[in-house]
Amino acid sequence: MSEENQYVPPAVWKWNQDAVNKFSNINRPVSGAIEEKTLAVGVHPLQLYSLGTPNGVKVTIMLEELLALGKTQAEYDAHLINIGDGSQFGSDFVAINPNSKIPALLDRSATPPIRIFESGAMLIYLAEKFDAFYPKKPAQRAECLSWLMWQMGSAPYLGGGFGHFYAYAPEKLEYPIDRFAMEVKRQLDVLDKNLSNNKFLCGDEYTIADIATYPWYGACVLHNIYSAAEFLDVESYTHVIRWAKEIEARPAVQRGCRVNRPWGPEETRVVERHSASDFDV
Ligand SMILES: N[C@@H](CCC(=O)N[C@@H](CS)C(=O)NCC(=O)O)C(=O)O
Repeated sequence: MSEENQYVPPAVWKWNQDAVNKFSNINRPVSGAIEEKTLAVGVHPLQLYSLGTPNGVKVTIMLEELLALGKTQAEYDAHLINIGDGSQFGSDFVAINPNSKIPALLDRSATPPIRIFESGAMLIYLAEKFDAFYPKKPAQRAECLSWLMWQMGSAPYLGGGFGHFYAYAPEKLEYPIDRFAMEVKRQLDVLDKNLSNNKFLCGDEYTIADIATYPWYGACVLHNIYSAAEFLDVESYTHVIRWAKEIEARPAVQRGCRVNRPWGPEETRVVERHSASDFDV
C-alpha cells in the first residue's frame, strides 16, 4: 500500500455514519433499543427470537434434539428476527438481549419468565433444565464446558475475522486475511487433532459442545462458507469432516438447521416454527 493511501487513525475515533459497507445500516457504536417494538408470543413454554445463522441454529438443533428425546416441555415457538432490517434493536428484543444479537430466548414456564442471551448460555440452560447432552461426571463435564467455551471464543475469529475480511470487506486486504486465515487453520487443526482419537468433541458422548461447534466448523469443512473451502484447504481436516458428516446425518440437526431460515431452496425453509408440523412440506 502506498504511503498516501495509508489510514492514519485520529486521536479519538469518530463514527462515520456515511461509510458504506455490507453492515453499515445496522452496525453502530452504542447499545440499547432504538424503537419501541413488541415481540410476538406463541403458545409454548419456550419463546426463541432468532435467525438461522450458525449462532441461531445451535439453539434450534438443541431444541429439536430435546424433542427427539421425548422432552415435550422443550416445545418452542421460533420467531424470525431479521437482523438486516434492525429488528434486534427493538425494545422487547433488547429487554431479552441487551447485546442486540440473535439468538434470544425467553422461558415462560417460570414466573417471572427467565431471559437467556448468548447461545452458549442457552445450551447450558437447556442442558441443565432437561438433563440432556451434558455429561454428569465432573471430568467429562469440565471437558464439555471447555470445548463449549472454546467454540464461543474461537468462532468470532472465523466469522467476524476471517469471513468478514475474506468475503464481506469492500477490499481484499492481505494483512487481516492472512492473520485470520492463519488463526482459522490453527483452530481447525486443534479440532482435527482432538477428533483424531475422539468420536465427538468430549469422547463417545454427543454433547452441547458438538451442538455449538458443528454449525460453525462443520459448515466450514462441509459447506464452503465464505467460498473459502479451497483457500483454507478444508479437505485436509479429515477428522473434522468425519465428525461433521456424522452430526449432519442426525434428523434433529437437519430440522434445527431449517428453522428461521428465510433463504435457501423454498422447500427447506421453516421461516417460523410453531409446531412439529411446520417441517412438513
Ligand atoms: N456470542 C453471541 C453472538 C451472536 C451474534 O453474533 N449474532 C449475530 C448473527 S450470527 C447478530 O445477531 N448480529 C446482528 C448485529 O450484529 O447487529 C452468541 O453466540 O449468541
